[in-house]
Amino acid sequence: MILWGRASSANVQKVLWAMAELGLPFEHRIVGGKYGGLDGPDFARLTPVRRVPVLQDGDLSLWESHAILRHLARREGKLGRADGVVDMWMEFGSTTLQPPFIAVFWQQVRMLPADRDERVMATNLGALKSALAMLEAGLADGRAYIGGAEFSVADIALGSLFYRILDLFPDILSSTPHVADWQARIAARPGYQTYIATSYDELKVTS
Ligand SMILES: N[C@@H](CCC(=O)N[C@@H](CS)C(=O)NCC(=O)O)C(=O)O
Repeated sequence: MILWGRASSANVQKVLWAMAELGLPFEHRIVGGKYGGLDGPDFARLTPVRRVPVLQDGDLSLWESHAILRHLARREGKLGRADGVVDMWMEFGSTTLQPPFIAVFWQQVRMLPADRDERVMATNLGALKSALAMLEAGLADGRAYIGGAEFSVADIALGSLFYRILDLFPDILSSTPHVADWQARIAARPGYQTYIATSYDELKVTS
């Protein structure tokens, strides 16, 4: 398999973590961001959206990080049950948790202070906290992982955001103890340590 995408991308990090969980060998081609490579015809043949990650598995070329996670889980018969619970929480990640996180990350990291918008920041930080309260309610029955007793691609899809969330807002999980416990559990995994708990300095806009 060939994975296309810079390791500083949160969406690429999900796939890197899944590959580590599954112990799959792959070639990693670093494209996107400061590395470029998304505009050429070769990359366009892989994906119409010209974004990373892209996973080539034989003749199959897949984009959208959550579709890639599901593909890997199905392919290997691991990382999640074949029912709707895992899917449901992955959709929640795409629609409810990740958008406000991306917005606050851009405000805090990818924009100069002079360009930031306090109202955008406040609205999205509020939405992020609401999403965390929803996740807290989902984990309140004491389940170890998002889909239940088993670690799954839903833990990867959502969990991959938390290193950056906590780096920016260290106290944000103080009123969501189940989320805090779950985050500590997944953060102990080698794939998280290697691919998620990493510097995002290359994304910081400083001038
Ligand atoms: N919904 C897509 C989002 C893909 C996306 O927006 N990727 C970003 C990086 S996180 C990208 O390719 N940005 C352009 C670049 O890196 O140059 C997914 O989950 O894969």
